[in-house]
Amino acid sequence: MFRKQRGQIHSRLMALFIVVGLIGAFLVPLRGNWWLPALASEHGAATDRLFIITLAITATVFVIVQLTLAYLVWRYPYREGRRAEYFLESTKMEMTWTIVPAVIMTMLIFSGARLWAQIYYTKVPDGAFVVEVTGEQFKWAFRYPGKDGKFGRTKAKLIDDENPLGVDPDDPASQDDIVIPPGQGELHIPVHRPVEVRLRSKDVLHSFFLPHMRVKQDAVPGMTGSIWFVPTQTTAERKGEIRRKTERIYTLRELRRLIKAGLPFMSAEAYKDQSGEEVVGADAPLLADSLEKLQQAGHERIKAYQDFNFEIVCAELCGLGHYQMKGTVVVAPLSEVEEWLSEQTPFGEE
Ligand SMILES: [Cu+2]
Repeated sequence: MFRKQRGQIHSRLMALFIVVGLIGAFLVPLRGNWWLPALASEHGAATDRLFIITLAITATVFVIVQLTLAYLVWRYPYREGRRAEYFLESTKMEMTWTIVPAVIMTMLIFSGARLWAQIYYTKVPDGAFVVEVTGEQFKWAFRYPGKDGKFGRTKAKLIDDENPLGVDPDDPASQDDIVIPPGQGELHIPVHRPVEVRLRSKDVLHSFFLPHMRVKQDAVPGMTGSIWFVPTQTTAERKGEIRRKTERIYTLRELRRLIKAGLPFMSAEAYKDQSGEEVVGADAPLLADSLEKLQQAGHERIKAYQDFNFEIVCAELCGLGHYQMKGTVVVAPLSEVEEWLSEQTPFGEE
């Protein structure tokens, strides 16, 4: 009698554990900010669709399997003298559970392979905007080919502090190249134009990842990789969108929590202290110490909004500083990018 009761308690607890775990598996990602960031490239619509189809199929199977398991555990607890029934073979069942998953998997793999080919095996369109991105522990460097549209030769021997990419000064094509040294600038690219990124690495494997544009490609030492995509939104447009959604009055406590969670916030208005001196300017970033000053000046409620920048992240665990290997991408109309380029000093004049 006692053993029978214990078997029943165990089976109920196990079934409960499975159901709670199942709910948790959905609740945790849905409550946190874990979903894909809003899309900002052309090809990304297709990868997102495939991602959602794959997730829908696998999540459905996952739920069915877990619920069936929970039901069977709950329905058939240990009972003295009862033996599990089994049979050796059932061609019909085995065919079903082999063929159905095989067909679904094949469909998913073929649509994935087709999409992969569309992204990776199509020629870079003529007239694409070309930029070279070089990864090193733990920074990104950028190089633009300049007016001639050609990158100058590079040599590993020439790499030093002055010439971090080892560009060969004897190559005429290198004279007008524009080099943005590692960690010292932003990647500027045009919107609504094909952008080709040539990828290199100076030391170990890195992975060039633009989460908003659904672009991810390894940078391999000794090789020049290539990936192209079409950005569909400028940084200014996305900044405006986020500002419209988030601009309101915040308490200092709210802002402290949000900034601590890593979200960049800007002050919408200028705030002064009693003597009339400005503590925080309008459209200035709100940092931990600016919140401190606002509190001392007696401002409890601040009109603020969330700031935004497209990011480059390294998606390859490339060493101890991997987490800080980030960069900023500025997407703008081509004319603005060209204007910015014309303001930079070419390699030959440095
Ligand atoms: Cu890296």
